[in-house]
Amino acid sequence: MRDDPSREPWGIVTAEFLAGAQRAAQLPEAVGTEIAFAGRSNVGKSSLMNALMGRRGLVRTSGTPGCTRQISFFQTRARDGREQVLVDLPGYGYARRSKSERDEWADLIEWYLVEREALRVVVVLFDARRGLEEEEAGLCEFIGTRPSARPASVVVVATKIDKLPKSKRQSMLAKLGRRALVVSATEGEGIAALWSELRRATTAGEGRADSAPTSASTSADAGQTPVRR
Ligand SMILES: Nc1nc2c(ncn2[C@@H]2O[C@H](COP(=O)(O)OP(=O)(O)OP(=O)(O)O)[C@@H](O)[C@H]2O)c(=O)[nH]1
Ligand SMILES: [Mg+2]
Repeated sequence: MRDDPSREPWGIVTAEFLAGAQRAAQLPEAVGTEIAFAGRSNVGKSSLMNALMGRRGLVRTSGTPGCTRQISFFQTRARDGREQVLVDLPGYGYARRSKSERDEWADLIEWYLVEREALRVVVVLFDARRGLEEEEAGLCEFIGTRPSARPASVVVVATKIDKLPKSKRQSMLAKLGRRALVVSATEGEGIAALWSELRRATTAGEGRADSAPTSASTSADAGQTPVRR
């Protein structure tokens, strides 16, 4: 089931690489609401971003885990004029560790996730075949440590759903114990539902949240609001 973005208000009409940061000094000045994509290496972050932007190959993808070595910012404008920045985070272990175990690089990502003012939503990805693991739970918790003055929503997404037999989908979702959307970047499944969720999450603090239900969301407890901290 491929969602057709060509007529939808959320369909991306322009998308371009804005900046890449390997050090704090390289972080671009915020130009709009930021939506970051996080999860372990090879889970499909970059592929999902390409699918959301309707661009093949704008975000570099690879069969080799760990290919994304910088925080990459992509500026987008949707058909209805909304401007958002999609942010590709490298695969990373999010468990809280002692300072000595963390390098400068991990510090940068942690700083970004907790302090970046423009960050409104973190999409936490997990492979539909593996389910949610400790790392993803730790990441959700970590985002919850943001100062209350600048909360960010967490949207949990199961990737590569095309690789999970349909008969196993409901049990996978039921085991999560929290809401999750399902997507396939290769088949295009779930892209419209995810955009709808992202729109809702990014406009929530602006007093003009889209209140329409996420009709295509497949979830263990659909209808609940995503975790908002
Ligand atoms: N079947 C299938 N394969 C996918 C899907 N999404 C990504 N892949 C494949 O999974 C591999 C990794 O995808 P990436 O998008 O590069 O993953 P990533 O999370 O960005 O990886 P890192 O940048 O290394 O952290 C590539 O070979 C993709 O083609 C999907 O929805 N279905
Ligand atoms: Mg990547």
